[in-house]
Amino acid sequence: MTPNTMTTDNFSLLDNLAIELPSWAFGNSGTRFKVFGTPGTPRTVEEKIADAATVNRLTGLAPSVALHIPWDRVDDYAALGRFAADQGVALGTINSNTFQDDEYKFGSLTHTDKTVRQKAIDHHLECIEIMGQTGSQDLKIWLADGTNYPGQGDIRGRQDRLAESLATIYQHIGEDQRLVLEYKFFEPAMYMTDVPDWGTSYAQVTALGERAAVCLDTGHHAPGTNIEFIVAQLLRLGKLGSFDFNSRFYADDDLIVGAADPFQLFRIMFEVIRGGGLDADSTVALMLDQCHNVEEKIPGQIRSVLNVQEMTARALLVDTDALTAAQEAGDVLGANGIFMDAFYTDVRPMLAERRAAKGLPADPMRAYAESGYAESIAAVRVGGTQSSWGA
Ligand code: AOS
Ligand code: ZN
Ligand code: ZN
Repeated sequence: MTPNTMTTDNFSLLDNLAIELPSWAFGNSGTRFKVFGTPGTPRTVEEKIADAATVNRLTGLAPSVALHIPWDRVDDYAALGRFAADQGVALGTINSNTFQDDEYKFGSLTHTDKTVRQKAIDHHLECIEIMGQTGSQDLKIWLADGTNYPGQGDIRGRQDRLAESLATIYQHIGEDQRLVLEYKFFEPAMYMTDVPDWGTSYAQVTALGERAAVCLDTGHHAPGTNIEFIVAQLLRLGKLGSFDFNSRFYADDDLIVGAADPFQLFRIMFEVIRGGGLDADSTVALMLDQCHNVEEKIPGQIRSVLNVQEMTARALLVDTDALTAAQEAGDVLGANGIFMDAFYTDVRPMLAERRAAKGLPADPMRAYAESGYAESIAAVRVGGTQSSWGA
């Protein structure tokens, strides 16, 4: 039996934890049944950025904001970038949208009609141009393309057209930019989705080249899927570009990351660390992709980044030397015990101390509640915008 010597020696890696917030998390969103508003909801992109910057100021964990085009379209992206910098954050991933126009009813990059495919390609070229102005590194593509009934579309032909469209877009990706392709096994298409799984995304991005990688949204898997296995595999292949973090109970719920299954988040972060995803030179981008339908949005985002930090800290506690020794000795229960010891450790007091030492509020949730920010935006902002799926 190997002794377990859990230490916080690796905690310095926590300094590399940077979580990108999605602009759309600050807008009103809901289900197809009802969108409930929140007092103080942003009316403009600038207000979304100001809210994201508030999360960063209180946690020190969220230095960038992802934008969505066209939801966050502005006239002057360079000015938007300066506004963000003044607030202490950077503009991050640019998310494209080929799912809201009538022409895309039967697909976008996969459509049989060349004119529709070209429209979708042109939208991505506009996104790349915006990336040049915002200094963004990643273009994130999630496609709603797919079919609802067997026989409705030619599965293979659609893959071929997807490959061709992606190749055209990729030609415009700059030297310091990347294309990340997100997969999702269903919805809005219910029978067949054109990028349903990591294998398809991997095959498509590998055909493109070095600057294309997979985006893994934690909510986009069938129940029971071993997501940490996918994380380990993609890291091993050098093709894990980014995460969209969130929680699911049933479908693509987009709930607060770590809320439904903190143990899964712990296991994922363990593999991220194991694969170098938290190293200073890591290229894995950690992003949230969430909607706050019934809870307050800013505290919802604060809770989310803290959940990621907590599970990362617990994962850093795993005594990897003892674990390897137990694994190699065939000590099944010993190895599992070492893993679980770390998971069951409450790191919150340690993280609070760490925050205080860095001049951050020890309790960011409380600091936000006491800051008066919620009251001030509720008083000033009237008629905030709806952001996401109900738009
Ligand atoms: C859709 O289910 C995906 O998770 C997308 O990543 C995302 O929510 C949307 O494209 C907003 O950018
Ligand atoms: Zn996503
Ligand atoms: Zn999703």
